[in-house]
Amino acid sequence: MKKRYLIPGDYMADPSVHVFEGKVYIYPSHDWECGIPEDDWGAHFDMRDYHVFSLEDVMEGDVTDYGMVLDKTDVPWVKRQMWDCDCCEKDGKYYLYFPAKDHTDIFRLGVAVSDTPYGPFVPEPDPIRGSYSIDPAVFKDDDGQYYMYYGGWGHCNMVKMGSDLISIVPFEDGTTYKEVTPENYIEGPFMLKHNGKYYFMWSEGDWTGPDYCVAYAIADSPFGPFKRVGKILEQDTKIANGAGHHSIIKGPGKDEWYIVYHRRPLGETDGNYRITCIDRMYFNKNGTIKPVKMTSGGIKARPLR
Ligand code: FUB
Repeated sequence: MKKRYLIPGDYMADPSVHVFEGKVYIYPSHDWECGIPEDDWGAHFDMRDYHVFSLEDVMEGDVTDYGMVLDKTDVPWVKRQMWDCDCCEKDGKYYLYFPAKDHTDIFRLGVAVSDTPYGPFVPEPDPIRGSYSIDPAVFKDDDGQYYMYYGGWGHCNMVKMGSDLISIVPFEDGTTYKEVTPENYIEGPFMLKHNGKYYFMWSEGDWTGPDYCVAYAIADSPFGPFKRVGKILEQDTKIANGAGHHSIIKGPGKDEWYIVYHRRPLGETDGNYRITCIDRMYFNKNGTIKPVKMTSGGIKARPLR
């Protein structure tokens, strides 16, 4: 089976996709073979940096690789394992949120700031207060308020971001962290607003296994409750397995959506081996989401403008 990449290079996973300044930007995590059996998770592998890629159109190929934009040696509190990241923009500044293990081997969330979507990103000196987990996903609501969802190992929290997008502030009820975990949630949260409804999505299953997948809930508020509706992305035994940890962008058409995710080529036995792909995502007339049809040949190029 031919391998199909949206961005070049092996071991590019957990893609966070955004349209900034009229281009598609992708922020993946990056497995890196370090050759040292460092711990019980990543024998021989580490994630020690982030790369940024851009595409002129929603398509495969013609990718600009901006190279490494943040390395673990840039961040004093980071020891290793810089996992899934996300980026957002406010007032011309770009904020890269990332998890990493600190020097006590506990996952924390950090933030780094840049004047461009493609870095370099300058890290804040300390992790975000109270953040002990992985997989940050930032969502801007229509009123301009930013929230961050995050969490792995079956728990998902959300926090309200301060206007500096670095601090977190209490919700109206005085609490700072809200647990919003839906049924079957494992990791990889993502929020999308569509026709006034909040579509909360997440990955289920073991990311090293074949049946890793994406499910979703529909809610009337960003705080939930997030009642699971069903799966939208899962393995196709004719194309690839381990499909999950996604994000979504809108295309130029009225209701045109693209899902960017990682998957493992058929026959690949290395659980760390994940490649980033793109496919179309469609809403049904009743507002539910059609199961995504994975393609092996890629999608047709589509100019963003
Ligand atoms: O890539 C490292 C971890 O694998 C991510 O943070 C998880 O969500 C899983 O995809």
